Amino acid sequence: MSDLYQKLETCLASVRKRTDFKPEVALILGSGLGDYADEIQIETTIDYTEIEGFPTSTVAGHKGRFVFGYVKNVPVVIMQGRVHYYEGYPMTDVVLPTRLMGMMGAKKLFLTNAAGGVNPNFKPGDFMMITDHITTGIPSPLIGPNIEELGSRFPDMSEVYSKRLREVIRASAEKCGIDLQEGVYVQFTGPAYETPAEVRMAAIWGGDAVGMSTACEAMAARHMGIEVCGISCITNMAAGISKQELNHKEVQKTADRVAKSFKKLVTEIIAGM
Ligand code: 6GU
Repeated sequence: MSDLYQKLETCLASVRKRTDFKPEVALILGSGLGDYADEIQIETTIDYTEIEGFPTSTVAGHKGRFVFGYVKNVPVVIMQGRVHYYEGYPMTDVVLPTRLMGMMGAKKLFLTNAAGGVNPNFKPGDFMMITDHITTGIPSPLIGPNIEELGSRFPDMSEVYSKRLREVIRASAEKCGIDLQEGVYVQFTGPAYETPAEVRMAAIWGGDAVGMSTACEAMAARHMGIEVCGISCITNMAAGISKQELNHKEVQKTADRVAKSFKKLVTEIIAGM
Protein backbone atom coordinates (compact mmCIF):
# COMPACT_ATOMS: atom_id res chain seq x y z
CA MET A 1 0.00 0.00 0.00
CA SER A 2 1.32 3.49 -0.86
CA ASP A 3 2.19 6.00 1.90
CA LEU A 4 -0.51 8.29 0.58
CA TYR A 5 -3.21 5.65 0.75
CA GLN A 6 -1.99 4.76 4.25
CA LYS A 7 -2.44 8.43 5.24
CA LEU A 8 -5.96 8.44 3.79
CA GLU A 9 -6.81 5.27 5.73
CA THR A 10 -5.52 6.91 8.93
CA CYS A 11 -7.70 9.99 8.30
CA LEU A 12 -10.70 7.78 7.56
CA ALA A 13 -10.13 5.85 10.80
CA SER A 14 -9.99 9.22 12.64
CA VAL A 15 -13.36 10.19 11.13
CA ARG A 16 -14.87 6.77 11.80
CA LYS A 17 -13.98 7.06 15.49
CA ARG A 18 -16.35 10.05 15.56
CA THR A 19 -19.13 9.09 13.14
CA ASP A 20 -20.26 6.27 10.88
CA PHE A 21 -22.23 8.74 8.73
CA LYS A 22 -22.36 7.67 5.05
CA PRO A 23 -22.70 10.70 2.77
CA GLU A 24 -24.20 10.38 -0.70
CA VAL A 25 -23.07 13.84 -1.79
CA ALA A 26 -19.91 15.76 -0.91
CA LEU A 27 -20.12 19.54 -1.08
CA ILE A 28 -17.13 21.87 -0.97
CA LEU A 29 -18.00 25.45 -0.09
CA GLY A 30 -15.98 28.25 -1.63
CA SER A 31 -14.71 31.51 -0.26
CA GLY A 32 -17.49 33.53 1.35
CA LEU A 33 -20.02 30.74 0.74
CA GLY A 34 -19.32 28.78 3.92
CA ASP A 35 -22.45 29.85 5.78
CA TYR A 36 -24.53 27.36 3.81
CA ALA A 37 -23.38 24.54 6.10
CA ASP A 38 -24.81 26.28 9.18
CA GLU A 39 -28.32 26.05 7.78
CA ILE A 40 -28.65 22.38 6.95
CA GLN A 41 -29.97 19.69 9.27
CA ILE A 42 -26.67 18.99 11.02
CA GLU A 43 -25.98 15.52 12.35
CA THR A 44 -22.41 16.10 13.52
CA THR A 45 -19.32 18.17 12.75
CA ILE A 46 -15.60 17.37 12.84
CA ASP A 47 -12.95 20.10 12.90
CA TYR A 48 -10.08 19.43 10.49
CA THR A 49 -7.68 19.79 13.43
CA GLU A 50 -9.25 16.70 15.01
CA ILE A 51 -8.27 14.51 12.06
CA GLU A 52 -4.82 12.99 12.23
CA GLY A 53 -2.62 14.15 9.34
CA PHE A 54 -5.27 16.42 7.86
CA PRO A 55 -4.21 19.73 6.22
CA THR A 56 -5.79 22.75 7.93
CA SER A 57 -6.61 26.04 6.20
CA THR A 58 -4.88 29.28 7.11
CA VAL A 59 -7.09 31.80 5.29
CA ALA A 60 -9.32 34.16 7.28
CA GLY A 61 -12.96 33.53 6.47
CA HIS A 62 -12.30 29.87 5.68
CA LYS A 63 -13.67 27.77 8.52
CA GLY A 64 -12.15 24.36 8.78
CA ARG A 65 -14.55 21.56 9.45
CA PHE A 66 -16.61 18.77 7.97
CA VAL A 67 -20.34 19.15 8.49
CA PHE A 68 -22.35 15.94 8.24
CA GLY A 69 -26.09 16.18 7.81
CA TYR A 70 -29.07 16.20 5.52
CA VAL A 71 -30.19 18.51 2.74
CA LYS A 72 -33.79 17.58 1.98
CA ASN A 73 -33.17 13.99 3.14
CA VAL A 74 -29.97 13.63 1.10
CA PRO A 75 -27.06 12.63 3.35
CA VAL A 76 -24.24 15.10 2.72
CA VAL A 77 -20.76 15.85 3.94
CA ILE A 78 -19.83 19.49 3.57
CA MET A 79 -16.37 21.00 3.66
CA GLN A 80 -16.79 24.33 5.37
CA GLY A 81 -13.44 25.68 4.24
CA ARG A 82 -11.02 24.02 1.85
CA VAL A 83 -7.27 24.03 1.58
CA HIS A 84 -5.61 25.81 -1.33
CA TYR A 85 -2.36 25.05 -3.11
CA TYR A 86 -1.13 28.61 -2.48
CA GLU A 87 -1.08 27.90 1.25
CA GLY A 88 2.00 25.79 0.63
CA TYR A 89 0.63 22.28 0.91
CA PRO A 90 1.72 19.62 -1.52
CA MET A 91 -1.00 19.09 -4.13
CA THR A 92 -1.65 15.60 -2.74
CA ASP A 93 -2.62 17.22 0.59
CA VAL A 94 -4.84 19.76 -1.18
CA VAL A 95 -6.96 16.95 -2.63
CA LEU A 96 -6.73 14.65 0.39
CA PRO A 97 -10.05 15.89 1.83
CA THR A 98 -11.77 15.22 -1.50
CA ARG A 99 -10.42 11.68 -1.62
CA LEU A 100 -11.37 11.19 2.01
CA MET A 101 -14.97 12.18 1.33
CA GLY A 102 -14.99 9.66 -1.50
CA MET A 103 -13.71 7.01 0.89
CA MET A 104 -16.47 7.99 3.36
CA GLY A 105 -18.89 6.89 0.65
CA ALA A 106 -19.73 10.02 -1.35
CA LYS A 107 -20.67 9.10 -4.93
CA LYS A 108 -21.11 12.70 -6.12
CA LEU A 109 -19.04 15.83 -5.58
CA PHE A 110 -20.46 19.35 -5.80
CA LEU A 111 -17.71 21.97 -6.01
CA THR A 112 -18.26 25.67 -5.41
CA ASN A 113 -15.89 28.61 -5.48
CA ALA A 114 -15.57 32.36 -5.76
CA ALA A 115 -14.10 33.29 -9.11
CA GLY A 116 -13.14 36.26 -11.24
CA GLY A 117 -15.15 36.83 -14.40
CA VAL A 118 -13.23 36.70 -17.69
CA ASN A 119 -16.20 36.43 -20.04
CA PRO A 120 -17.30 40.06 -20.67
CA ASN A 121 -20.95 38.98 -20.61
CA PHE A 122 -20.62 38.11 -16.92
CA LYS A 123 -21.20 40.50 -14.04
CA PRO A 124 -20.34 40.28 -10.34
CA GLY A 125 -22.97 38.26 -8.52
CA ASP A 126 -23.56 35.86 -11.45
CA PHE A 127 -23.47 32.11 -10.97
CA MET A 128 -21.51 30.13 -13.56
CA MET A 129 -22.07 26.43 -13.97
CA ILE A 130 -18.69 24.90 -14.70
CA THR A 131 -18.71 23.00 -18.00
CA ASP A 132 -15.00 22.18 -18.10
CA HIS A 133 -11.69 23.38 -16.73
CA ILE A 134 -8.12 24.30 -17.60
CA THR A 135 -5.23 24.33 -15.17
CA THR A 136 -2.12 26.44 -15.35
CA GLY A 137 0.83 26.55 -13.01
CA ILE A 138 -0.45 23.86 -10.67
CA PRO A 139 0.85 20.31 -10.73
CA SER A 140 -1.67 17.56 -11.39
CA PRO A 141 -2.92 16.08 -8.11
CA LEU A 142 -2.41 12.65 -9.69
CA ILE A 143 1.38 13.02 -10.01
CA GLY A 144 3.26 10.42 -8.00
CA PRO A 145 2.81 6.68 -7.62
CA ASN A 146 -0.73 5.87 -8.70
CA ILE A 147 -3.04 4.93 -5.85
CA GLU A 148 -4.37 1.72 -7.39
CA GLU A 149 -7.05 1.42 -4.67
CA LEU A 150 -8.60 4.66 -5.94
CA GLY A 151 -8.27 4.59 -9.72
CA SER A 152 -6.19 4.04 -12.82
CA ARG A 153 -2.86 5.57 -13.82
CA PHE A 154 -4.21 7.45 -16.85
CA PRO A 155 -7.79 8.44 -16.03
CA ASP A 156 -10.09 9.81 -18.70
CA MET A 157 -11.02 13.50 -18.30
CA SER A 158 -13.35 13.89 -21.28
CA GLU A 159 -16.35 14.65 -19.06
CA VAL A 160 -15.07 15.94 -15.72
CA TYR A 161 -18.28 17.85 -15.02
CA SER A 162 -21.09 15.34 -15.45
CA LYS A 163 -23.51 15.93 -18.30
CA ARG A 164 -26.30 14.49 -16.15
CA LEU A 165 -25.55 16.81 -13.24
CA ARG A 166 -25.24 19.79 -15.58
CA GLU A 167 -28.83 19.12 -16.62
CA VAL A 168 -29.83 18.95 -12.95
CA ILE A 169 -28.13 22.32 -12.33
CA ARG A 170 -29.83 23.96 -15.33
CA ALA A 171 -33.26 22.66 -14.29
CA SER A 172 -32.68 23.71 -10.65
CA ALA A 173 -31.66 27.26 -11.61
CA GLU A 174 -34.73 27.55 -13.81
CA LYS A 175 -36.97 26.28 -11.02
CA CYS A 176 -35.44 28.81 -8.60
CA GLY A 177 -35.76 31.63 -11.14
CA ILE A 178 -32.02 32.20 -11.02
CA ASP A 179 -30.10 33.26 -14.14
CA LEU A 180 -27.30 30.84 -14.82
CA GLN A 181 -24.13 31.43 -16.79
CA GLU A 182 -22.04 28.54 -18.06
CA GLY A 183 -18.38 28.31 -18.79
CA VAL A 184 -14.85 27.05 -18.45
CA TYR A 185 -13.02 27.57 -15.16
CA VAL A 186 -9.28 28.23 -15.24
CA GLN A 187 -7.36 27.33 -12.10
CA PHE A 188 -4.27 29.44 -11.45
CA THR A 189 -2.05 28.95 -8.40
CA GLY A 190 -2.75 32.30 -6.72
CA PRO A 191 -2.36 33.76 -4.19
CA ALA A 192 -1.84 36.89 -6.29
CA TYR A 193 -4.69 37.69 -8.62
CA GLU A 194 -3.81 37.39 -12.29
CA THR A 195 -2.28 40.16 -14.37
CA PRO A 196 -4.39 41.58 -17.20
CA ALA A 197 -2.14 39.73 -19.69
CA GLU A 198 -2.78 36.43 -17.89
CA VAL A 199 -6.49 37.13 -17.94
CA ARG A 200 -6.32 37.77 -21.72
CA MET A 201 -4.44 34.48 -22.06
CA ALA A 202 -7.17 32.68 -20.12
CA ALA A 203 -9.78 34.19 -22.45
CA ILE A 204 -7.86 33.16 -25.58
CA TRP A 205 -7.61 29.62 -24.17
CA GLY A 206 -11.39 29.52 -23.87
CA GLY A 207 -11.68 30.36 -20.18
CA ASP A 208 -14.68 32.19 -18.76
CA ALA A 209 -13.67 32.51 -15.12
CA VAL A 210 -10.44 32.36 -13.11
CA GLY A 211 -9.82 31.05 -9.64
CA MET A 212 -7.45 29.26 -7.28
CA SER A 213 -9.18 25.93 -6.57
CA THR A 214 -11.63 23.35 -7.86
CA ALA A 215 -9.98 21.83 -10.96
CA CYS A 216 -7.51 19.87 -8.84
CA GLU A 217 -10.28 18.51 -6.63
CA ALA A 218 -12.40 17.66 -9.67
CA MET A 219 -9.50 15.68 -11.15
CA ALA A 220 -8.88 13.75 -7.93
CA ALA A 221 -12.59 12.93 -7.71
CA ARG A 222 -12.84 11.79 -11.35
CA HIS A 223 -9.79 9.57 -10.79
CA MET A 224 -11.93 7.79 -8.14
CA GLY A 225 -14.95 7.60 -10.43
CA ILE A 226 -16.94 10.18 -8.46
CA GLU A 227 -19.54 12.13 -10.43
CA VAL A 228 -18.61 15.82 -10.34
CA CYS A 229 -20.35 19.16 -10.83
CA GLY A 230 -19.51 22.72 -9.92
CA ILE A 231 -20.68 26.29 -9.68
CA SER A 232 -18.58 29.45 -9.54
CA CYS A 233 -19.86 32.56 -7.90
CA ILE A 234 -18.48 35.40 -10.01
CA THR A 235 -17.57 37.75 -7.19
CA ASN A 236 -15.73 40.29 -9.35
CA MET A 237 -14.42 40.74 -12.85
CA ALA A 238 -10.81 39.64 -13.40
CA ALA A 239 -7.94 42.11 -13.80
CA GLY A 240 -8.10 44.19 -16.97
CA ILE A 241 -11.76 43.31 -17.56
CA SER A 242 -12.68 45.55 -14.67
CA LYS A 243 -10.96 48.88 -14.07
CA GLN A 244 -11.28 48.21 -10.33
CA GLU A 245 -8.43 46.90 -8.23
CA LEU A 246 -9.06 43.43 -6.85
CA ASN A 247 -9.23 42.57 -3.19
CA HIS A 248 -10.48 39.76 -0.98
CA LYS A 249 -12.99 42.10 0.72
CA GLU A 250 -14.81 42.60 -2.59
CA VAL A 251 -14.96 38.80 -3.03
CA GLN A 252 -16.55 38.41 0.41
CA LYS A 253 -18.94 41.31 -0.17
CA THR A 254 -20.36 39.88 -3.39
CA ALA A 255 -20.54 36.38 -1.93
CA ASP A 256 -22.54 37.78 0.99
CA ARG A 257 -24.86 39.65 -1.37
CA VAL A 258 -25.81 36.50 -3.30
CA ALA A 259 -25.70 34.11 -0.33
CA LYS A 260 -29.46 33.77 -0.17
CA SER A 261 -29.96 32.73 -3.79
CA PHE A 262 -26.83 30.58 -3.61
CA LYS A 263 -28.37 28.62 -0.72
CA LYS A 264 -31.65 28.19 -2.54
CA LEU A 265 -29.90 27.00 -5.70
CA VAL A 266 -27.52 24.61 -3.95
CA THR A 267 -30.35 23.03 -1.95
CA GLU A 268 -32.44 22.52 -5.09
CA ILE A 269 -29.48 20.97 -6.92
CA ILE A 270 -28.60 18.56 -4.11
CA ALA A 271 -32.23 17.44 -3.86
CA GLY A 272 -32.16 16.70 -7.61
CA MET A 273 -28.76 15.02 -7.79
CL1 6GU B 1 -9.89 37.71 -10.38
N1 6GU B 1 -8.70 35.48 -9.75
C1 6GU B 1 -8.56 34.36 -9.05
N2 6GU B 1 -7.52 33.58 -9.36
N3 6GU B 1 -9.37 33.99 -8.07
C2 6GU B 1 -10.39 34.79 -7.79
C3 6GU B 1 -10.62 35.98 -8.47
C4 6GU B 1 -9.72 36.30 -9.48
N4 6GU B 1 -11.72 36.55 -7.97
C5 6GU B 1 -12.17 35.75 -6.99
N5 6GU B 1 -11.38 34.67 -6.89
